[in-house]
Amino acid sequence: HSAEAQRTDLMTITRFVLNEQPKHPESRGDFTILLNHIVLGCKFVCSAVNKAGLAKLIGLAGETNVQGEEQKKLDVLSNDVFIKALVSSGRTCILVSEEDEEATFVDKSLRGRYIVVFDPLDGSSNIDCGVSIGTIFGIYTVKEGQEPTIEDVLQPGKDMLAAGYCMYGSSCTLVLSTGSGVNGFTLDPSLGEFILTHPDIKIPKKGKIYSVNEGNAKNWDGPTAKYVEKCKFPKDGSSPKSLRYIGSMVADVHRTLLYGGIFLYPADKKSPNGKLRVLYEVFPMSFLMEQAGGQAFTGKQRALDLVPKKLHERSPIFLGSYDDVEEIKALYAAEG
Ligand code: AHM
Ligand code: MG
Repeated sequence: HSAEAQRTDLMTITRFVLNEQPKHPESRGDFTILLNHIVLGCKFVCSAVNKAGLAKLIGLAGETNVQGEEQKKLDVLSNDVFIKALVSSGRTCILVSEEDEEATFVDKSLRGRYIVVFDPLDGSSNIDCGVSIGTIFGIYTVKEGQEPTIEDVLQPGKDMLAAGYCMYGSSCTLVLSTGSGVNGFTLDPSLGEFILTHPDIKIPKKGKIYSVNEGNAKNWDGPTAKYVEKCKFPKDGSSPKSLRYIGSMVADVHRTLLYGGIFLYPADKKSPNGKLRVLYEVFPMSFLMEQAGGQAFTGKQRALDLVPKKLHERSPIFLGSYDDVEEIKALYAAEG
């Protein structure tokens, strides 16, 4: 590819997914339509997040506007936009959002084959200081001709058809896997299109960074404590790892994916199941990690083998570079 070709031959996310279609002979363009609606939600949230700092001035989410009306908070607003975009796609049957206690069952007239689990705006406590936040999503299908039930959502992560996230950072980046590798797309604001910028992302086999909320160390279990100690005081002559923790899962996982290393949200005495939610945080990120050549482990098993019993179930999670996750697995195995 010459530089000129790169500038004129734009691989949009829609074109990319359409190109992948021959790999899925059963598909009839429904996935492309669904993805387009997810992309619309991401573009909306991106534009709202970019204006968040101006909220006081122009009356955005969570602030009182010039008419004195209380505006919706950004996470509530994002949720409304995603729910409406997904329902109106005509391709979904069940939606599970972090924001809603109950699942949304789509009316028969608009029903399709896909289940979407999502966190519309993860890390929203970071909005007010301008730190990167994101949307996380996973997609399952229901068997055709069957009435969708909640059981269809409580499937192991390995049965996901696709997963991804969109990070609202210094640029807006959408990372997607449909089960054959991981690709990253960056929003070109002047075109309003996501363009392929990170083809076939592979996570380094071993990393130099660990990422965890060390403020919880007092309550960690043995293997987690031992692992982090090893990161700081390695006994094999290697250099200590660097610590990076943003506190925004999408941003911490995105860095881990690109630079390598490990992200941990372990169990602790106060939260025996950790903090992160299985369906729309742990599963999509674990799916992406495995697709990029890394691993994801719960402290007991491969994360994608977990079968959730409840919509908003939580699980400890250790994910990242293959070799780094091997080490934590060994520590848990040794503990028995
Ligand atoms: P949220 O869904 O309430 O936004 O919380 C999820 C966030 C993740 O983005 C991040 O990994 C984690 O909470 C950080 O938690 P902590 O502040 O306990 O380190
Ligand atoms: Mg969340």
